[in-house]
Amino acid sequence: MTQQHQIERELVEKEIRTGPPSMFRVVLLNDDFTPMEFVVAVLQTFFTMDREQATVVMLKVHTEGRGICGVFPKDIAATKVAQVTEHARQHQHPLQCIMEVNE
Ligand code: NFA
Repeated sequence: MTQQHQIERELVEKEIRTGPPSMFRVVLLNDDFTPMEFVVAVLQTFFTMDREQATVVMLKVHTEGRGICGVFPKDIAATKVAQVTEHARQHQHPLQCIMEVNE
């Protein structure tokens, strides 16, 4: 058993003990084209934010390149990503919404 094999075995054993990751961040990415007002409306509609919270998150995405919309169980996060993406495409905006494991 090499040292590298031992490290891999320990990682796999830890995965078995902890199970699959349970919570996922839903993240919006900035682009140069989607109107700010559309992003605010998306955050209010799909993430139950009021206009003030939605504006803070939109401006964070606009200035920092990305922002967290919320943290959800895997299936809920995947549904939000699909809904936001479909809504943006229906309005011909390139807005990108992704999910990632929350640590
Ligand atoms: N950067 C976009 C603009 O200037 C606004 C935007 C914010 C787009 C957040 C996507 C996400 N119109």
